Amino acid sequence: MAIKGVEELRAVVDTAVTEVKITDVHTHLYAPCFGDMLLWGVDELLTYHYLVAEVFRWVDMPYQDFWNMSKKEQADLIWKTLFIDNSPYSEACRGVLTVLNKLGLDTGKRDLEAYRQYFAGKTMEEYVDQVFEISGVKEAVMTNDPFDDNERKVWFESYKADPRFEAALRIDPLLNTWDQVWTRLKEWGYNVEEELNPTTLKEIRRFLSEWANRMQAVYMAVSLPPTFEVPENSSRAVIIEECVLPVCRELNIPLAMMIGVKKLINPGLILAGDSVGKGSIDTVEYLCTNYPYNKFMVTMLSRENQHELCVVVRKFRNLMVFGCWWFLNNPSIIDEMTRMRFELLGVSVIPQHSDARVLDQLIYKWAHSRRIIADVLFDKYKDLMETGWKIDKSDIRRDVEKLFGQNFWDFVNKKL
Ligand code: FIX
Ligand code: ZN
Repeated sequence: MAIKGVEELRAVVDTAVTEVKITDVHTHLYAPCFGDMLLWGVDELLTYHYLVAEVFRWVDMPYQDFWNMSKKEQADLIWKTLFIDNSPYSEACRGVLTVLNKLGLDTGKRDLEAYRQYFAGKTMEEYVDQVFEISGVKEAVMTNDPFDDNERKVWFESYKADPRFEAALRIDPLLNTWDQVWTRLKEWGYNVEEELNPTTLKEIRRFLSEWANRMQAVYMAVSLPPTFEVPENSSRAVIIEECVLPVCRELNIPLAMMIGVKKLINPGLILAGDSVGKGSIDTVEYLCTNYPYNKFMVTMLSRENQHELCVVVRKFRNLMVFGCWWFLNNPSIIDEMTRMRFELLGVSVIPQHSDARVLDQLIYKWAHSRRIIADVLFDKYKDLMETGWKIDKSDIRRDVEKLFGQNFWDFVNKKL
């Protein structure tokens, strides 16, 4: 039955977007078997690196003094500085309050101790259930780094699959610091040298294949600097073309490239010390053109890359754009990017991922983005209705299912 007017349209769009169960294609969360690697609770929310960067807008203490504080002391300082002494309307601060509110806590009381008490009575396992229920996320893709000692131990000794958590093989150290990590592959039994000779390349392919299979990785991923280029006379470019892409093709999994991060421009801030730079869209074009049987998921960190990325996505069926990454994950820019993508690419996009590092963040990152994406969808359907096009509830539910998960799975399973 066609939707009659804009009031009904608004209600149908809001219901569809509110009810859709989400596949979150990129997070830093971990399944419960990874134990303390999964961060959760109000002190982890308050010490999220986004808020660390913001607290140092006000606080003049030496960075190391902050890092020497306990997690609780850091959270107390951030709470006082960003929430009590200043209004918490930045997106990262607002997010903390959205989480507390959705948990049924009274943010009007501004009572951090009370919020801590709420979490004190919870186990991680029951809280994972609760957060997935409230956030409407049905599965989250992890970021799994075989070069992380804690993580590697779990994969070899205690990994226990949880259908709500999918794995992605993260290969930044291999691609961005080969000269520092080749010896680790050697220690692990791979017959490699620093020189990328045929034997070394073959062994890197074996390393990638073994880990992708061990993890049942749904894609391989890497974050890359603005200067990232292929082709290039660099170990990164050679390993991508000679190892990563052949293994991804053999396993029929995408390579996710997250382009534009300038690592540690302020090292004292540690995770909060990264910045952004405009990347090369030429490299994305080169890879999609020269590797038509590989699949590429791409997100770029610079706002200035967004339009050209949308145009290039129009040209290649082996390219999928995803998310409003990191410094772009703010209402004003999510709105701008989503409108641009819907106008250039229609339904064939993955409009958002959470990048959540703290479990609770699934609640706010998706609550905030659902509303924005619903607003843009409403405008687009309204434009259609004004042409005389008849829209059905089933059309909207179909599109929303694709945007919030099916496009991802169809792309992961697509055989080129
Ligand atoms: O490379 C990445 O996966 C980035 O998302 C992270 O390094 C970054 O710290 C982050 O969490 C941004 O939201
Ligand atoms: Zn990330």
